[in-house]
Amino acid sequence: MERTEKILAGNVRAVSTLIRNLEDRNPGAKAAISNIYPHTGRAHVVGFTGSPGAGKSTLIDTMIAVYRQRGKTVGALLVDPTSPFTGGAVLGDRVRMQRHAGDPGVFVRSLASRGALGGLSKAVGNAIHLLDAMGKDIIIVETIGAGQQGVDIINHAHTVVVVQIPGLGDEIQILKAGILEIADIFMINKADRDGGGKLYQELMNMLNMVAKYPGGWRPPIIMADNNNDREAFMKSVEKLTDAVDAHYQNLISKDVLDERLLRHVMIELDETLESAILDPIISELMKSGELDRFVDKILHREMDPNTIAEEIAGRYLKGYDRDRISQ
Ligand SMILES: Nc1nc2c(ncn2[C@@H]2O[C@H](COP(=O)(O)OP(=O)(O)OP(=O)(O)O)[C@@H](O)[C@H]2O)c(=O)[nH]1
Ligand SMILES: [Mg+2]
Repeated sequence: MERTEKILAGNVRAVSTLIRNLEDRNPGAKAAISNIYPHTGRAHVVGFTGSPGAGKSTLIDTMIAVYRQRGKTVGALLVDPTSPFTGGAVLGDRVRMQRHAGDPGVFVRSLASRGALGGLSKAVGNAIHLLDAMGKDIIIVETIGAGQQGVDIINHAHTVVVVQIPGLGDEIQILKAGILEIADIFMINKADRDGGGKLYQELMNMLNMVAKYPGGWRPPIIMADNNNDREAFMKSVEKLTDAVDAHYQNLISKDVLDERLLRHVMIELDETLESAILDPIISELMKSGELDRFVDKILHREMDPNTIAEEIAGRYLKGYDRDRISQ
């Protein structure tokens, strides 16, 4: 069987290999994505974000079980932005989701940026396409909520769940100002900790200040039950799952889905175009040793980055009137 057919048939090995190739930025992976692309666009992509250790993986693990009970197939991607430059696996263990390992309706992978800075967002986008093509109904993506770490979940997900926990001092976490732009649903987790009520009130106050929500969707705030009481916890994750489904229905019925999809496509095109243009240029400059010389000049304040960028762009964009284009 051809690789594309294997992926469309849900072959786990073919998908895993391709995900690894995407992480490694193996050029052959691009062709595979082109082949499967016409078969994508079906899945509902749900993003989970929140501080490290907020309990995202635990919630996702339970949500997978809820969706399986409801007859849906699920793919999950756990995104680890740790680069080899910052070192260490800051996001802890991924073993928690092992219980789904024998279930063919579930596919879980972690995704890291291996060997190169940047590019993780593109790898996440492509991995989502893959799980979509392999036929998963729901794709859950976990990222930590620090924005700057490279993957803005809003650029990939239809529905974003922001997980908050009490007791971190400054109650509302993750970029206070930006939080409303990304959250479709708030989950207050770790019910066994003090301060859940206060956090709920703060979030309510913040939501009350918003004059108008796109599509009329006001993000609900869901309280998790105590994680030690498996049954109660499961019930609260069922509520969360209902909210996730309701949000998707709202996107569809209020015509706001197109807006999100347009945003996803624009960003993906932007990232892809950037690397299609830059990667060969950078690699040529590296090979010729010129990149080192330019860097040296900047370090010694002999030239500034703008002038050098202009000079390089000038060589490759000869046919274009760049002043006119940039206006
Ligand atoms: N007290 C308490 N601990 C919890 C709860 N849920 C999860 N934990 C614990 O919190 C730790 C982090 O949980 P994870 O589910 O890995 O959290 P995460 O947000 O995925 O963490 P990272 O991926 O490392 O950012 C683990 O030791 C969990 O057992 C909860 O409701 N209450
Ligand atoms: Mg996690």
